[in-house]
Amino acid sequence: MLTNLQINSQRLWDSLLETARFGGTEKGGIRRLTLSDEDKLVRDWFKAQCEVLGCTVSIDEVGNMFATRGGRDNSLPPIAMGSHLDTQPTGGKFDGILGVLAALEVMRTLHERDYETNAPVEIVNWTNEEGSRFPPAMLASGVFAGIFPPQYAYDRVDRDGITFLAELERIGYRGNMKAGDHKFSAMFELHIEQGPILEDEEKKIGVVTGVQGMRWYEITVRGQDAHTGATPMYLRKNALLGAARIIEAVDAIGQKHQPGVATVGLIENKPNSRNVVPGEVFLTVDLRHPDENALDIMETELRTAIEAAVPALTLTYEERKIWSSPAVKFAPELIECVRGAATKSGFPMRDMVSGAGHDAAYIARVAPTTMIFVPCEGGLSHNEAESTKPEECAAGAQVLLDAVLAYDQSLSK
Ligand code: HGY
Ligand code: MN
Ligand code: MN
Repeated sequence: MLTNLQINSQRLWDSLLETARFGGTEKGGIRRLTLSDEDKLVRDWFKAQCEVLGCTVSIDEVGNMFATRGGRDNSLPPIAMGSHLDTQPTGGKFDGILGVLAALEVMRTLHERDYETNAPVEIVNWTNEEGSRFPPAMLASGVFAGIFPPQYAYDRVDRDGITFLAELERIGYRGNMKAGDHKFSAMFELHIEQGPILEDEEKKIGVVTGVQGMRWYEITVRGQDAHTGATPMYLRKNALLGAARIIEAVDAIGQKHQPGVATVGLIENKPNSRNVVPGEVFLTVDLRHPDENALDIMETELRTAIEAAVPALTLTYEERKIWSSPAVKFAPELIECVRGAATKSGFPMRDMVSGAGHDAAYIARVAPTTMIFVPCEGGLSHNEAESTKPEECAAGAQVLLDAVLAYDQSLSK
């Protein structure tokens, strides 16, 4: 039985603009790092909005937030709609928060129409999806899914040596609920695509069938600080030159293994003084590919390239893999709910695998999970200019509503 419930596009857009003030930057982007003061502000706002709807809001031991609305049969595990409220340092207004606010719009619609679902429905804010401040990414959804113990999350430190736990307690979001203590009937995540395909093909909805594999590495290259004027070229141990060789090699591996990608995104050069030959460089490598075997080859080529380049410059190095999230396929029955929902509204759609990582990749290990994508302008994301249109957000929220209700109805048979 299809319902005729319609989300309120303006209300969703207003909430997106209202929350953009939490960490808003001069360039119109968002800096709302995990467990920062800005993260607390948006969490407090979100909690209050859910409580107005009569939801009970619970917090788990790593700060994941769950806003629950009961259904006819509360013995059924909730159907979750989740994403994240944290952003990159120069993030945009939609990455993550669109999924949480679209879920809030679904909840608002159910509430104002007094629609009773079979199963409870729940909005989830996953702590530290980005992994920018506290690597790795998808950390707290990983704890929920049993990938990481809570202590591993607590021990993560940012580049200033501040721990995840200290910040979680400082902003008052260390809950006493055990992470993963309750199951989901399903989880749906709405997100901007963060790439150009939907816009290029003029499709409104991405029916996401999975997420590609991802691996993160940390490398420290060591040489010797020296005077840039008095040290002959042939006597230098220039760690930054070693890092440059690695950066070139990483890009070549990405070019060779497309559609895989390979990136050095973070580099810290020490002492970073214009008249000192750099003696130490810290850099990160991000490798991704839809196929795990290809990722294995890329990893081998990375290690071979480092070993060939760095010692030859009389440098030493340490390299370690700090994170690996294998390629994931989503639940066919939920993918069908998304397809049916997009068809109901007449939205052109296409299947796709997510290039970006998402909490759904981990939740798929413990519950039927899938994602819905909407286009973003120029496919741009992790950029302050990230943008999309009210009608794209509304289409995604409407599909989220209809997909969740379709799945809910399937539970009652
Ligand atoms: O890295 C990712 O793909 C995600 O945006 N955190
Ligand atoms: Mn995201
Ligand atoms: Mn992101």
